[in-house]
Parts: sequence; C-alpha cells; structure tokens
Amino acid sequence: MDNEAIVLMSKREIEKMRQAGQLAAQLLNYLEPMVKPGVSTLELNDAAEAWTQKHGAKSAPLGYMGFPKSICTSVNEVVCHGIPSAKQILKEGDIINIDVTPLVEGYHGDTSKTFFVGEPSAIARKLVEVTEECLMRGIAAVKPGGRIGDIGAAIQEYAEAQGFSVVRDFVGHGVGRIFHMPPQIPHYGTRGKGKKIRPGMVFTIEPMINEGTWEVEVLADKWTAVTKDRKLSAQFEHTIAVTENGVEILTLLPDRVAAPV
Ligand code: EYF
Ligand code: CO
Repeated sequence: MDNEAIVLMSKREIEKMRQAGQLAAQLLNYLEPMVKPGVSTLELNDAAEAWTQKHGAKSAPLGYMGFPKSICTSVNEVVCHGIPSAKQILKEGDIINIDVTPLVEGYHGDTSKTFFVGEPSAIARKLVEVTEECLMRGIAAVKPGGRIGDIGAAIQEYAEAQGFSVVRDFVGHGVGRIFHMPPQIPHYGTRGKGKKIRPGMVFTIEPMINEGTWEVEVLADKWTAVTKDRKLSAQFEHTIAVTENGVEILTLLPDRVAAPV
C-alpha cells in the first residue's frame, strides 16, 4: 500500500472529511454514557449502528474485509479489532477502546477512545492517560515540511519513558474516500526519516500502547489482536488534516461553552 501515491485533498474535500470526522466524534460522545458495568459490547455496537443510520451515514467497518460488526470494541488485553458480542459483558475496572468510522457522503471519519468502566486500577489509569498523551504528542509533531518519522519518534519516546511499549503491527493510515490508503503512519520511529509531510494530507494517528510487551497475536477468530503477555493495551485515534500552517484535528469536537443565562 505504501508505494502508491499519497492523495492530497482539496479544501472542498477536507470540508467533507471535517463533516465525517465531526459525526464520528459525536458518535463516540453518544456512546460514552453507555459504557457501564453490565452492558454488552453488542449493545454498544447496536446503539452505534442505529445512531449512524439515524444520522444518514453508514458504518464503514461493517463488511469491510469481511468484518462482522459496525464498530470495534477492544477490552483490556485486546489491542484492536475486538468484535462486539452479546457474550462480552463489561465489568467494573475494565478498559474498553471503542473505534468508530462513519461513512458520510463518501468520506470516512475514523476515531477511537479508551474508556474506563467504573473505577480503573492505578496501572490502567496510567496506561490510558499516557496513551492519550502519546496521541496528542504525535499530532503536535505533524508539521508541513516535516517527516512521517517525527510522529512515531514523539510517541515512542514518551511511551517508553513512562515504562510502556508501542505496538508495531498496526499503524495509522491515509483516509478519505477509501478507508485505508497511503501513507502508513507507524507509532514508533526516527525523527527526520520517512516521507515528507505535505499540506492536503489526511491521515489517522492511532497509537496502541501496551503495559508489557509490544508483541501481539491474533486470536482464532482471525480479527481480534491481543497482547502476547495478556497485559493491558490502550488506544486513542484521531483523523487529522495537514494544513499550510500545521494541523487540524478533524475528529475533535469544539469545546462546548456554557449557554449564557
Ligand atoms: C485482514 C481488518 C482487517 N481496520 C481498521 C479490517 O478503525 C480502524 N482503524 O482505526 C479499523 C477498523 C476495522 C478494520 C474493521 C475491520 N478492519 C481488521 C483486522 C484484521 C484484518 O485483516
Ligand atoms: Co479506527
């Protein structure tokens, strides 16, 4: 995938991506209060699918390369691509990544967050907080004229300084009319290496950070990736657009200001 040309989007196309990104962020906001002990991951999936349809969009993961559900729900040691199931009931102390990708008028908005189910353990809280900070440091490293390796270097440096490891097997990716396209965005690497970052590029940054080893394995269902040592993994994801001056996070909702009284 990475030897193909990188699509540079026009302002009009970035506006389409902004609409898809904002809907994706709103979907995560809608799901967040449902993340409670006793809820099944299938209930989250079904709520996401109904909300997406109500908003005139489609769930891109459903049927993508044969994926059987509308969102990915990755609990505790699951690194990514967890399949929602009626049998998987959330319990106090779990962490769950919910990854959503609505398809809006032909454009994909891809974002994910890791949520606490009730009160997390100290290590779960630290892992989740560090992973979110990894994403924001990766985004801050995006500069027109910089290199893709700058992003992974910023993420890896922080994750490892905090005692955690960075997953190698899954990377961020270009996104637009197509769910996954060049460039690949590794969450580890070396500053100054890799392809040049140019205005008009739109891609995801989606670090998966592990409590223990960075190694993963895929379960017999052929989708679910888990940590090899079965310790915790967390992930956050945004879709970003490179601008002339820096970066716009397409999947970040504007801060809500309190309504005037
Ligand atoms: C053949 C898939 C294929 N890939 C990525 C395909 O939201 C995502 N990333 O941020 C994302 C969601 C899905 C996805 C849903 C299905 N796929 C997954 C796992 C293995 C695989 O191998
Ligand atoms: Co995603």
